[in-house]
Amino acid sequence: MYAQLVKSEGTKSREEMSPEEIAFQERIDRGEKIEPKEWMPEGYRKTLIRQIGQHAHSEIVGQLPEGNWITRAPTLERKAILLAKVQDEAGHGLYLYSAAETLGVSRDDLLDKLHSGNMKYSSIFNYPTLNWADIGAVGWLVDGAAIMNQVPLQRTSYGPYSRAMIRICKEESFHQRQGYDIMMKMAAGTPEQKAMAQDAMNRFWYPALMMFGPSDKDSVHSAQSMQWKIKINTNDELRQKFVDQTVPQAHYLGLTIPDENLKWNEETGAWDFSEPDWSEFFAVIAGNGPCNEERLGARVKAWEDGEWFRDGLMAHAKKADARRAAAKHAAE
Ligand code: FAQ
Repeated sequence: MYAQLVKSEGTKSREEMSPEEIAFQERIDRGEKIEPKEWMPEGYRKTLIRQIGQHAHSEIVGQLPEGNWITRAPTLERKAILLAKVQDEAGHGLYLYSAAETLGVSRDDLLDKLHSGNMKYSSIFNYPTLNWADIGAVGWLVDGAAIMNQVPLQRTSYGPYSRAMIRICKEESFHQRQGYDIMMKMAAGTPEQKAMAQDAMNRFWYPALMMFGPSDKDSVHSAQSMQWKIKINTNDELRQKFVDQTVPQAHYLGLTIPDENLKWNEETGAWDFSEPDWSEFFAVIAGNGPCNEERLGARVKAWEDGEWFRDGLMAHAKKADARRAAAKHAAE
């Protein structure tokens, strides 16, 4: 069915699977959820830790471009809404780190890998938010792309990830609407405001398309992840759905999608569009995007600034443990 997908390294045919692996695959094929203490292939566990961990990192790094605008939101109402949204992203990070921890990895270890550049976070957050219209574009396009990717993940095969996604998707749809609402105001505003909305659209369109990952022919993990139902759709399928959903929304706003090749295709019943510049995508995920250094620097600083607090909590926990042990000893 997915002839265009590259074979993921380590993907096994049925003949190559052990009896446990066959039984596991049959559970997946029946649509059963896999729960934390149950047997799973090591590759399944590692893939989940990678994907859920990177997803969690994306949520907390994703707070930075918008957090930057909380103090400069144009009205009290916009400020309250943005504050709530940015706090939601922290909550999403926490559910996802907790889901990853059920696979036997510690949160400290995941954060260490983020800080040392050994785990990724979404490419999109390495682009700057230059003005208020960018906050509209982030909500509309970035959260819109995130939802398109995450709604199917509610049906992912790993129980804790799937349940985290259900809650996250509810909140993401509010985020997308708040972004579109900002864009509606800007696009219907003064000529300067409309120009800001168009400029934000021009800068965020292709980075939003990149959020779905490389094209299927370069997606090294898709084939295996789809066999295990960790992923439900290919990167290109979701990108196409996102374009089809977003083009009419842009037209309603009176904004132009920055793609000369954008054209309705009667035959496929979908929009033809230009691929993003993949060399830019690979440069960004290799650490060379416009804001990679700033974003990672902010996360590392937050981690280091919080060290005294974590140390204090640990010292308190150790003292409390020692007191409990002494009281128990005295009672014996
Ligand atoms: N950015 O073989 P594939 C959000 C990497 S949440 C960076 O296709 P896969 C909420 C990929 O990791 C946004 N790296 O990989 C919010 C792999 O490298 P690795 C995050 C990317 O995993 C909104 C390599 O390229 N959402 O925005 C990207 O099968 C507003 C090969 O790629 C999720 O994480 C990328 N865009 O498919 C927060 C959703 N794309 O790991 C604040 C869950 C690919 O071997 C404000 N994740 N790479 O070193 C997924 O669905 C998948 O992991 C994909 C990638 C689709 C992202």
